[in-house]
Amino acid sequence: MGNPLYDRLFGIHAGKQTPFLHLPDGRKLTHADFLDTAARIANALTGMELEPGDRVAVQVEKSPEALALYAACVQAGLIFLPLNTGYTTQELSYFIENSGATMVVCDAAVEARLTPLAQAQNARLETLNADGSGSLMRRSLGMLPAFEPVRRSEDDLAAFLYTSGTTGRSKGAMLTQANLLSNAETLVQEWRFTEDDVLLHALPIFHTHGLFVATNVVLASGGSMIFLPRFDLDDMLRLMPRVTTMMGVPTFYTRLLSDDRFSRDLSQHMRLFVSGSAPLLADTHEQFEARTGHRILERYGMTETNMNTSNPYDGERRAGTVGLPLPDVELKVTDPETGDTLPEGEIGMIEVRGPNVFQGYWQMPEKTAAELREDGFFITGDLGRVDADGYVHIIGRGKDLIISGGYNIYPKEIELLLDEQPGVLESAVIGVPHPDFGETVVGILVPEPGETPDIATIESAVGQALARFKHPRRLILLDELPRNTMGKVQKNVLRDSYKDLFAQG
Ligand code: MCA
Ligand code: AMP
Repeated sequence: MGNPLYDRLFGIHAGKQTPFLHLPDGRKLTHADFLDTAARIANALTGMELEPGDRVAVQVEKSPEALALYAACVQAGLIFLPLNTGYTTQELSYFIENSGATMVVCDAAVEARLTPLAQAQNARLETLNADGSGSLMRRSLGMLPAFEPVRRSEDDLAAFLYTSGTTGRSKGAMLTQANLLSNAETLVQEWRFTEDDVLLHALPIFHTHGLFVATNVVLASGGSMIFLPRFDLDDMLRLMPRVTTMMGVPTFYTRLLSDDRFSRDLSQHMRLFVSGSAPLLADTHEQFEARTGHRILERYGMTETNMNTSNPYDGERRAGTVGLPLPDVELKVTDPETGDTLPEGEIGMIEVRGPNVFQGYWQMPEKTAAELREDGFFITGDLGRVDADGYVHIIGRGKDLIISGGYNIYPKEIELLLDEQPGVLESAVIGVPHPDFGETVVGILVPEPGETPDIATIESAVGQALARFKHPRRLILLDELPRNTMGKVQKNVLRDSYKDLFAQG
């Protein structure tokens, strides 16, 4: 039985002296170097009495060691739980408690703040810093660079990724080895990745896109990546001549296009540009082709499902669509009220089923039942249609969600906080178009009678509670919210009123 995820992503590279990670400072790590580090960490983790199935909550900066920690967890049968580096202590406290993590790994800079949270949970706390230092690595250095992978089956859980919801409470999506492996191997085939590929990796590694798409595809194909700590336009332009492929959110593409140095010459040798996590405007697609001659390949996925659809590598990459269902992924469009399948071409709820679909939300059977049907179809919350050639068009969202620069923001979470603020009667949070982030957050506040809420105080409370990317970029006072005859807030009316707030020019 072995450990399929470890064997097929990592184990296949044992002893290979070919590069895996190229770092911006010129350092290179071979596959063998990387696996040695991972094995040492796996020994350190099991030495601290972590057992297979335990959750390891990880909020650390992107580094080769952070990636090795992922490999170590897979090898040791631990459930890897990566967390956005922007999350505040308050946000982290929920994830640590809800997941029942037995280990928390964080940057030394936040150790003092997180220690009480870990203690409350009886979890151990270790540090791992951006430069690879910290207590976890100190322990690991004394360990052997070999570790016999813990036996696991494809049905065993490999990762939890938290995803917020329309009720404001985050849910831990449980992903098995098979979920991750099937998707990685499919994408290698579909996107023709080989060991000759070098990927420009500037995405964070705490989300599906940077970890389970970009990294797993490189691992499964035996290629390498230039591993940047974050997106930096100058670095991207400087390093593009050295790579064959790039994956990014639409903001990566609009930022590249905003710079005249990004030219046909600079990108001519590239094999593939992939976009996802948020809608790529047809306009961006067209501008990109006009500038570079390349058609961006857009695909569609979710935390709960990894990737569902992709435009074809060889066939037509159709702007404004997310392409065709991936092999083994079934996709249907249903009536949101009845769940009945709609005729071809009609707009409805997108549902997907396949080996990529998660197992449910950790300890939330009702929420799981509401979104994951007994027959295995997952109700995505995205509205779309399938055209006569089978291409999937995402038309809108049935869920109240804002996607800013590829990060998902659920208005409810922010509204609950705004509603509690002094002088605020109620609030509505909406997404409006933004030239850089695609969409950005705006909060509408209705004051209590006779009150004038203090915006600076509210901003400070938001800053304490929520990650920076969730902060409303504008708070607006309004006498009342527009409502329909049923009393429901008409967010579409608000979105329309404020659609030009961040318009360019
Ligand atoms: C940073 N800030 C943001 C965002 N990122 N605010 C809103 N939305 C964001 N996405 C804040 C910064 O803290 C900063 O705050 C200010 O905005 C401007 O920062 P800037 O330097 O412009 O930002 P950046 O560091 O360059 O980051 C922008 C980014 C980054 C490169 C677009 O957000 C990013 O890498 N996004 C990718 C997210 C991703 O991987 N999503 C995949 C999720 P201040 O003004 O206080 O300094 S997985 C997924 O969605 C599914 C499964 C899928 O299909 O892939
Ligand atoms: P997440 O919660 O990070 O898993 O985000 C998943 C959501 O991102 C999906 O349900 C879609 O709404 C959105 N999404 C991902 N890829 C695309 C895409 N290519 N076009 C439009 N929306 C996308």
